[in-house]
Amino acid sequence: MKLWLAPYAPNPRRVTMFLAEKGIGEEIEKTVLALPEGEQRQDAFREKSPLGQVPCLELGDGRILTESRAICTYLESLYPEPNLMGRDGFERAEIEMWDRRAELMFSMPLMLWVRHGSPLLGKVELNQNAAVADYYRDGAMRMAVWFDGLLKARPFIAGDRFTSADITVLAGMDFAKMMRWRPGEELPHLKAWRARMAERPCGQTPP
Ligand SMILES: N[C@@H](CCC(=O)N[C@@H](CS)C(=O)NCC(=O)O)C(=O)O
Repeated sequence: MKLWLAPYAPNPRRVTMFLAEKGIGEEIEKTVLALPEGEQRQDAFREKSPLGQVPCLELGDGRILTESRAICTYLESLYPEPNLMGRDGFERAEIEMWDRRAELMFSMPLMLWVRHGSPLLGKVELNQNAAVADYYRDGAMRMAVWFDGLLKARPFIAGDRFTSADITVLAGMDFAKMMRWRPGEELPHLKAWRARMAERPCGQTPP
C-alpha cells in the first residue's frame, strides 16, 4: 500500500497517528507532497485524488481511498488490534459519533482558522479571508471549552479508552499551534489530556 501525505497537514496526520497507534507505521510506503508548491493540484495526483487532497491511500491492486476517516476504517479492518474504532455495533456508532463531533465541530474549525489566518498557508488556501478565520476561531474556542468540560469527567474523548476520536482532536489542536494556540490553564482538562497524548505513539508522530 502507498500513502500520500504532506508535512504539517492535519488530515494525513490523522492517518499517520492511527498507523503509529497500530504499530504499523513502517509497513506502508509514503510519498510526501509539497502543498505550498501545489503538487497536490498536478494532474498525475488528481487522477488518484480528484479533489487534489491528501491523505490518499492506494492499495496493492490499484484501488484508491481518500478521506482520512475512510482510510482509517479500512486500516482498522486490516489491523484490528489495538482496536481504535469500536468492537460491536453500538461501540462503533458511539465512537463515530464522538469522532464526527470532534471533526466537524472542533478540528475542522481549527483547521479552517489556520488555513484562513496563517500567512504560511497563503499558498494552499488561495482565498484567505480574515473574517472567516475569526469566525472559525471563535467556534473552535467555544468547543474547546465544551471538550474541556467533557474531559473533566472522562480520560478520553469517546469515554474510558483511547480511540480514533482522540486522534481527530489531536490533529486539529496540533495544527492550531501555527496560530500559537494551545490549551492553557483556562482549559485544564484539555491541557492535561494533551499532555497524556504526547506520551502516546500518536503524540510522537511528526507534524
Ligand atoms: N475531508 C478530507 C480533507 C482532506 C484535506 O483537506 N486535506 C488537506 C491537507 S490537511 C489538503 O490536501 N489540502 C490541499 C489543498 O487544499 O490544496 C479528509 O479528512 O481527508
